[in-house]
Amino acid sequence: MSGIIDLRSDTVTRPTLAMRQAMFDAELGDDVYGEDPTVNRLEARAAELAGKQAALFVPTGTMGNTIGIKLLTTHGQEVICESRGHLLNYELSMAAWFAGCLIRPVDAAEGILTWEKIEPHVRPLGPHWAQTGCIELENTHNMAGGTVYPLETLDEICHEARKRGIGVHLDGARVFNASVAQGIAASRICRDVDTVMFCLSKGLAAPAGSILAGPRDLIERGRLHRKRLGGGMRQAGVLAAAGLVAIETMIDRLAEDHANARRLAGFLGTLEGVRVLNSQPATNIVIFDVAGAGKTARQVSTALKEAGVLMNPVAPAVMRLVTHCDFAAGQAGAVEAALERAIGR
Ligand code: TLP
Repeated sequence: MSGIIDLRSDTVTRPTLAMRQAMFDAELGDDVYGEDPTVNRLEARAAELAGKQAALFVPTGTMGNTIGIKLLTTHGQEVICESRGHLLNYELSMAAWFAGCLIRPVDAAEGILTWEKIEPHVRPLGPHWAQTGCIELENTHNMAGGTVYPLETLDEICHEARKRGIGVHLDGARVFNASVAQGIAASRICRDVDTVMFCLSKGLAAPAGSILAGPRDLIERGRLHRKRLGGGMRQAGVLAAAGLVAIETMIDRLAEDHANARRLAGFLGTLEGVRVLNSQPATNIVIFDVAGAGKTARQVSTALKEAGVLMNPVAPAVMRLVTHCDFAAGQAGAVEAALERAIGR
């Protein structure tokens, strides 16, 4: 859509020229037989980046999370998850549908759980209680505004969970945004979690695909679950080729998206009646409330659209904007002007 500035999500990013070329050139085979050399290369490289023994290429982040939860739980258990988590709110109850687990939501400021917050919700098996099967963490946390887990918080949760035999799955859809923001390797961030899912198709701009990484035996079982879920993709090397370019060329530049998000958050903070939930965004997501301007999020979204700028409402008065590689710093002025007109009284 030329002329339109699309800040609805980083999922809207299109593959780069280098990705399209790599897709064209990709060496292919049948991945259900394990014979697609490009998928195999992507899985090996992704495992290395996550610091895990093995990795599985899955079509979507939702499938990666679904399989991750399935691997760490048994039917009838509970999964601890932050209340605004993607797993709980945006994945069609897959944890219930596929893994047979109930999500136990825990509120946390900025979406960042701590062991102190988690511990009271950990349940042993009892006459009335379903046992806690695993803890799911989201880093960065989408709906809290791309917030990042402090390393020590993450490490402590994993340490305490392990002592109790409870698995930890990381929804790292945007873990490379966390890595760039903190200047810490993704493999270090993921060191103590059992399984991690990360997306190639968000800020890294691949057309589709995510990775589930973890111990070899779990990932081999995960491969069977992927087939069950309809994710046996045959000559998936056309997609994996783009994924390889994504992880080799698109990570470091995420810092630009973070700078653009900071600029737009700063501008929003100057508009009367707007409350920015994360006024100093750590990564590429800004969440803001327009109630004080006497507007609904739907009204603001519609007015912005008329000005050629797309942003999604995420609650009746709350909106989200997400910066990404198809948005250039040079377009920020146009977005600010559109915001001023759409929100101004
Ligand atoms: N997030 C999408 C929407 O579903 C909300 C977006 O626009 O941000 N984990 C996290 C933290 C995510 O943000 C998403 C997608 C997923 C998992 C699921 O990935 P996909 O869409 O590939 O299934």
